[in-house]
Amino acid sequence: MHTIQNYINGQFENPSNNEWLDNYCPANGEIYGQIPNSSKDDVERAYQAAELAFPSWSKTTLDERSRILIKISELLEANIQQFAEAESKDNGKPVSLAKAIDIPRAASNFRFFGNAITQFASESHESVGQDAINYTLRQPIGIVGCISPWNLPLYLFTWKIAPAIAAGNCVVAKPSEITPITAFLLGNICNEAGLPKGVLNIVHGLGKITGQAIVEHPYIKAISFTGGTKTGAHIAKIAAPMFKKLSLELGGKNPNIIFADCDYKGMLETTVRASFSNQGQICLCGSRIFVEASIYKKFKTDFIAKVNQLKVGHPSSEATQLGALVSKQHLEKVLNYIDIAKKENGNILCGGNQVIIKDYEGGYYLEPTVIEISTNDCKINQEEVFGPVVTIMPFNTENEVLHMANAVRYGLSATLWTSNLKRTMRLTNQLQAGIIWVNTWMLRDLRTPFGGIKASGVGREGGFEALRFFTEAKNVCIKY
Ligand code: TXE
Repeated sequence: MHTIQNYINGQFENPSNNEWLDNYCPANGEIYGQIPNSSKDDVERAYQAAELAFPSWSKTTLDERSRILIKISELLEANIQQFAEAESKDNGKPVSLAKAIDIPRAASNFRFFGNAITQFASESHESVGQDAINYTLRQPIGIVGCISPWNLPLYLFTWKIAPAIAAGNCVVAKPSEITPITAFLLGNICNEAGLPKGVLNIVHGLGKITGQAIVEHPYIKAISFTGGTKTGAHIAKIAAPMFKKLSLELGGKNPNIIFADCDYKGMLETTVRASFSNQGQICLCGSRIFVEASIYKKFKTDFIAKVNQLKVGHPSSEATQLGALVSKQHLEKVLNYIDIAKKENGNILCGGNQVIIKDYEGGYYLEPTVIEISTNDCKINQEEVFGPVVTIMPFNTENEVLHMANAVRYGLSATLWTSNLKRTMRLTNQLQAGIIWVNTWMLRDLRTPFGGIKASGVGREGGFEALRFFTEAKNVCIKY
């Protein structure tokens, strides 16, 4: 059993109310630790520490900030095994996945923004004929709040924190109460890297108490949030009348559109990955698969054959491709969606059942599930399931599939498989999504803007977009 503590002012401390929450291991369903059930008072303490640190941190040279961020990145890399195992135990994802994706990406986030801040420049405009020059100051906002979810715990936590502190802000952050461990471990790394105390403060606890206290805090001036669409709407309601800057990365229900003229082998392999990576718990997963009618039958046979080969198992086994879902509650939600699909006359082509793993009977395992549907507007094809469940359906024309792809409340990402350039240009222009992949999936370049439209959120993170979000632009006009 471990005990997680809050990280405030560079030190670890218990919650002031001494209340605790259970930390579950999804691989066996057992309680394996305790985490603070922090109150408003702890958030206030974190805020005070951040406020104290801000005057000095915001004036720290870019070189120095960059050096510290890169040091954090190196320390994460040096401790990759410990972090990957901790992430896997907390989240249920295979250790191999945490080692290949989550922890390297968390390290990249610090390295990337450590470098990016040294290249971040603002503009000046000479007002010709008016004897004046304007220049833009990009100043840190002050104290900002970062709230992250459980699906890619350290990966998404650091995606927010790294640009926030690189830009000179001090942070009050809350990881998901379901997966707190790697954020807890990050505190030691920050101390070791020489991050001044109070620059980053991590408060653990429930969304509706600890998270809400961050959002409601009168002097936390910006909120960067990744999580469910419903929570995002709730946060926006609180933050809007307080005029806070908001970046909301919310859910997705992303189309994966497959034309007959695509590179079939590459498409098939990538589509399996886009459907079931991280047990389908990635907001970018292509959960709605549309296949051109002429190859639909072949695709169906080949795809199901590949999905049936996927190995569901304990996260620490090297052979495991799908680990456990994150929580009992989430497993029940996903199973409930499979039931809904059945009632809607969805045809379960494979999967659909919970998996019991010997010696880990209490774990939250589920078969990768493929459901054939006949209408675009059924619930299973419209609502975010966020598990190892995809739908498939044929289409006949480009216009028909474009219409179906867009007829959903979300607009995070879309994937397109075709070798026709004109079609690529037509569709990428018209697909309603913030991110479009053509003949690939999840190929990430951290310089690119990242975010969604419609119910998938507002604002963009990534590259200079994130540094713009975490700074205020101030125009200075000098008449000479
Ligand atoms: O997320 P929540 P949940 C989707 C997915 C999932 C659904 C619900 O469909 O099934 O959302 O998941 C904090 N004020 N995604 O309920 O609650 C919370 O503590 C401030 C998509 O687990 O949105 C956690 O740190 N904060 C998503 C974070 O918000 C609050 C990834 C996210 O949790 C809060 C995860 C409040 N009132 C789920 N209430 C993606 N876009 O990748 C909760 N939180």
